[in-house]
Amino acid sequence: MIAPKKLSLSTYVVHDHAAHALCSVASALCESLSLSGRKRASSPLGDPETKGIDMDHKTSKKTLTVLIAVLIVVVAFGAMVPVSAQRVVTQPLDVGTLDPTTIPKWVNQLTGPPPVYAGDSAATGGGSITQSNTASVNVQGSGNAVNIGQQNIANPPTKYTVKMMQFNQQILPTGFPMTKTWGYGGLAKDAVTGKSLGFVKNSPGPTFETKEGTPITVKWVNEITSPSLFAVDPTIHWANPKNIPTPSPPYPTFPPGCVTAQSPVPLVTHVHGLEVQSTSDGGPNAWFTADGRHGPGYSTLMPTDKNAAIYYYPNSQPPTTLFYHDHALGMTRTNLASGLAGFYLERSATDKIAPLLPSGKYEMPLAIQDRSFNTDGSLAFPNAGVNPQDHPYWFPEFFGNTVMVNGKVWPNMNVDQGQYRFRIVDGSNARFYNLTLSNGMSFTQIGVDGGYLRAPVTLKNLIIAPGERADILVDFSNIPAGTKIIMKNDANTPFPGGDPVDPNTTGQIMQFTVTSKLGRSPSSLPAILNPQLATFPSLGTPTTQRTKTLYEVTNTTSDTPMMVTLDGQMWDAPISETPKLGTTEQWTIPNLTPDAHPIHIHLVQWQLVSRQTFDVAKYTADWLALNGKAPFNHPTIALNPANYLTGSPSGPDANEQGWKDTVRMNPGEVTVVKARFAPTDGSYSFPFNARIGPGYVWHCHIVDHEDNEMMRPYVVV
Ligand SMILES: [Cu+2]
Repeated sequence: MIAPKKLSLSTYVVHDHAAHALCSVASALCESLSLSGRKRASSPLGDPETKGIDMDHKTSKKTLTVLIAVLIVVVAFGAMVPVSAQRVVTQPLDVGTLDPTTIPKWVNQLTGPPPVYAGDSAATGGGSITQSNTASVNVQGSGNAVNIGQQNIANPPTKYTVKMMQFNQQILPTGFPMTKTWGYGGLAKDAVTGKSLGFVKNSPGPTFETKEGTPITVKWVNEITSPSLFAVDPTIHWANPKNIPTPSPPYPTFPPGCVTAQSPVPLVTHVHGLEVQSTSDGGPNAWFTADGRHGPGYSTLMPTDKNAAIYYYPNSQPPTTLFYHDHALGMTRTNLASGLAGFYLERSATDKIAPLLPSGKYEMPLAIQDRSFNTDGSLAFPNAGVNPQDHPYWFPEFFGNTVMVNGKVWPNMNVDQGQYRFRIVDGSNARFYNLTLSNGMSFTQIGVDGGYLRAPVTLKNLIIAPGERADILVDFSNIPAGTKIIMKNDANTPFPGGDPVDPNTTGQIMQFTVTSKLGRSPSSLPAILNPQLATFPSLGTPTTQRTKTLYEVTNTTSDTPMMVTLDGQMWDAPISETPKLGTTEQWTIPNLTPDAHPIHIHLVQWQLVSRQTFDVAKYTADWLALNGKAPFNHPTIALNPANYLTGSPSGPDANEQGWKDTVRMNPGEVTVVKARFAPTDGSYSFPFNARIGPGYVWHCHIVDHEDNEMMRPYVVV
């Protein structure tokens, strides 16, 4: 199990003062030298920029002697204090000193869609430019360097510069302190009026408005010069910008944690769901820091500032709702929880459905994210591991005790009497939502991760997992003015079998207040929204079949999770998924864990074929007998689940009959997905070379899992 069921999900480790003193000394030691030879650099080849190592070893021997002497004294003192100093307690609220029931709801207001990036200057596009990055980058995990060469590509008419920054934002209602957060900033305009707003920084960041067939470039700039807001865990595979050796116990509590790991902060932006060359995909090893260190997968379209990378987005896929967020190795959970996310919308001039849909102020992206706070307004995050001997700071799943929509906790939105289009993303670390409207009204889902659904679907509830998007229409036309409708949630944490939500806090998302203003009348929609998917699944017979399990590795002594894996393999094991460009593959994925995982693949979109229950215990025993103890140090021997299936297969839900880059894989079930390693528009190959660059990844979008092994590299060959 992912969350330690023996304990509550809201369990964390508390240290008393003696333990804290010990950890502070250990922190100093952790700073001054490597405590262990267990080196786990992010790249087998290492980062060419290793200035950090020299700095870390500069502590003099004298200082070291003093530190060790102090440590001995503290340990002796600690022995007099009961060693139960480190104890596990259960709290009614998971983390954070601000009681969520004291935060007034519906005081925050959502007054319109988030601002939209404006682009740097007047159009400069036309002709072609040469992708001039001829530096070698490493294929993820393989240690093999490839030269990405030169390519001529269309010169984009619009170029953007977007900065990753730290700032204060009023996330809690007025009257509460502001919150130190991370977000994205750039020149922006009002999404409805187009009026220039100058430089806008926000969390979530402004929205990209893009058009199919019109590429853009974005210069992503890391301006985060302060340390990570939350504890970085250097015992997991992580970006490790200073290339420090993995520390050993005793681990200092956070704060300060392992100070060497807290700064500089590696960042890299991935546009989730975008068809893009891997040199611009923003994969986990492509990070860069504010002081100019680069990950082994770093790449930039053309030379730029050391704290930046320029990415090229072709916008070649059908119109849909994408989002961008940080993806740095082993730090995605802390970087995302710190605020690094935003919307990326792609539209198309040939889209026949869009004119039938609400637009302008009636089209509203909604980013749903859970957060916890301290009384000083700061963000709270679980900074102590459930399995501290293995991972002192990694917490298996973060569940906040408040819900934030578009960067505001429990907001209200005044709506006209008419139809709205809400493009929803679950931008939470780990929380699934089962959304309903408090008046019981139904709504219509028209789109999903990769575009329009096969057909519109009328729903009364919507399950959405981290990383998934849902494009829905809600009609307030016949709702009397003054009516207040609450968007509610009742998804257990972890999903689906965990603890129930608190109906007074995480059971509520946002409120709609219907005004007397007349809005937009709904248009009737065609029976088939997406003719390409008229029969679903529409992908042909696969040329390759793969079986890949979801498996959690547990510390058998503490019965707490150590890591979560894909197929029993760790992140840095040799690449095992090498789909051929243009071919169709079917992946059969038995989930051996007790929780659902939203599994996400870069570059392509899946079609969900089926789900079927199976004998998990028997399959797990046989699979482990075949392979040995996980994680494996050899390629996984696949076990066909065919002989373990029970019940009968069920097809995708009506609102899953579309292109899915993120698929909910339920516990106790084998999920079958198909992908064509080619564009979703049906053409043979991408308008870029998908075979070159650092490669792609597939991973769990519970980002706390992704950070601790539930991610694997893959390359298109
Ligand atoms: Cu997961």
